[in-house]
Amino acid sequence: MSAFQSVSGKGQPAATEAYDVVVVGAGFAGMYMLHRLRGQGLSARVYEQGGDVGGTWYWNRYPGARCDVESMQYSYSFDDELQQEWDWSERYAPQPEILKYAGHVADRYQLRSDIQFNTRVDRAVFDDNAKSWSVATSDGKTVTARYVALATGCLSNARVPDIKGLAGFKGKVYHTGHWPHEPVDFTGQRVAVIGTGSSGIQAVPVIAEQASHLTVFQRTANFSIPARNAALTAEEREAFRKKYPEIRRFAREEARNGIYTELPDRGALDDGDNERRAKYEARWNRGGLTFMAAYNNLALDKAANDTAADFVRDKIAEIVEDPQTAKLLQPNNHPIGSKRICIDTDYFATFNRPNVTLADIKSDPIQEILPHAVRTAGREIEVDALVLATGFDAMTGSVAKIDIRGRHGQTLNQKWAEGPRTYLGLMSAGFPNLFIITGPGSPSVLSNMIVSIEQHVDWITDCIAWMRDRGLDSMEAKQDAEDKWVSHVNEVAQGTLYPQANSWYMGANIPGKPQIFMPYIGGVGVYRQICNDVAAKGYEGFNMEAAEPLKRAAS
Ligand code: N01
Repeated sequence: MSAFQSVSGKGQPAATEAYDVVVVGAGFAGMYMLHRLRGQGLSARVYEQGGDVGGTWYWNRYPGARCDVESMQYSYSFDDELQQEWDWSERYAPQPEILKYAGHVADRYQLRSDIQFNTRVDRAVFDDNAKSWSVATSDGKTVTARYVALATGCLSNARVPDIKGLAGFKGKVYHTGHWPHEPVDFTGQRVAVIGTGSSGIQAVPVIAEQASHLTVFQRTANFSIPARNAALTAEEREAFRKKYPEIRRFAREEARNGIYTELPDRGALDDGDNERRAKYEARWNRGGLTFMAAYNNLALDKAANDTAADFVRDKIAEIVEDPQTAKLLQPNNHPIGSKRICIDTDYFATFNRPNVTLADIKSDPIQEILPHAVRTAGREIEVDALVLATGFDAMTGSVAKIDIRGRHGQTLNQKWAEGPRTYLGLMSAGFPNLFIITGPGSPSVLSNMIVSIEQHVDWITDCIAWMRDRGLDSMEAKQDAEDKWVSHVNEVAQGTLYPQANSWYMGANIPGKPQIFMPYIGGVGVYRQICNDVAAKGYEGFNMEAAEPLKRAAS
């Protein structure tokens, strides 16, 4: 009997508290992971810090929060019945609806019985003899597991900036990534929003409708494309559903970013001015992320990129009535798309409202927060509430909070001190049987996350089953395979315009964080093929071995 088989299976929590797999996080990755593991007859325990499933959609409840990938595509594809039965109400579903969908999935597959909520994983230590992980949780318990899967999310570690005086502010302070569960009403209040990334840009128009006055503190202007959100009709849903086999296949195999759309076959400089402008206009009117797919070289060629950036800057100047405000809102320090492009509903037009002011904190930085005001070098702006839309310690932040110790006691934080290092974004050498779902080194945040989550979960669970069938219990990325992959990830990124921006993709938003481009930009379809080829070659680049039978803890 293989060591693997000695662990009690069939999805039941073993009395011994030894599991085949511990999964960290019950967002879309953790939920699907649990479902697939059960399907393989493996026992799994999921630990989730939040009070329910949903991950990023559980925490990000700020006004205006909604998906920026169309919901008919930002949804699971693994079960046709599920995708046929769920009715999305809008082109881009609002956060409460996405959370409801997550809850529906949890109910449909009865996932909650194997998820322990309100529990953090604090520590995971690899035992080289037993080839298993010892996992300590915030409820004071320790369990063992052959494998650990980190489904911790890429944008789950909200970042509160270190601004002098923040703790002494007398009004309410909110972070978009950690929004209260009870409704927040800004009616009659003077509100400050600090930060103009995707979260700030979504929240500002909604808060502006309530607040007596809203001041938006902008350090860096951002490119944003209108969402053109609208209710989905029954006919539109039906048309989508009929096309699902092709849409899902395309998203997985051919798309660069896991989104079904036309692939451009021309570069921006191949068209004349009028033709190009007409194309951008059509994309602008259609709305959404596919604006950047107008041409095939917008992420590669600065001159081509400039044409798209100029188009959006012109649009901002057309929409915003006050020329000085318009100028401040026009991004000019990074190529369009090199920071995650934002998708908005009436963001720029919101600055035409009499109750909204833009504060340029690039030229006049915030000096401190006073009990009732934000003080810049030049002035004091009285406010009743502060909204921090200041982002996340992305991709590595939530992993870094767990004390993960691999072979010879090395911690993952030590190993990643100069930046994350993985083979295929799936594993890191020195940390056997530790899988990372949509980790650095994989397409991850550059893609439709659910497409990438499903691909990783399928690959990992197939791999675990493959090992079980061969009596193997331990798997580790080889150092040379990892080194080559890290070089490849960097090389591909350097061939694009992405490294030219101080983005969270680069870790540039966190003081002291090493700056390397974290996700793999080679494309979702290409990456899937690489992963499939690795598996077909018997998991090339990984060491696999058999262990002594995993002893049941405290049997
Ligand atoms: O965070 P961000 P986000 N003082 O890091 C500013 C996804 N998402 O939460 O650029 C003043 O993009 C910072 O300024 P600067 C999406 O992938 C998706 O908005 O560093 N300002 C910036 O303006 C997205 O990219 C959706 O100069 C400070 C802002 O805060 C990712 O999450 C919705 C500051 C942070 O922007 C992160 O978006 C929302 C300081 N000390 C989010 N520190 C969808 O639509 C930071 N800033 C699905």
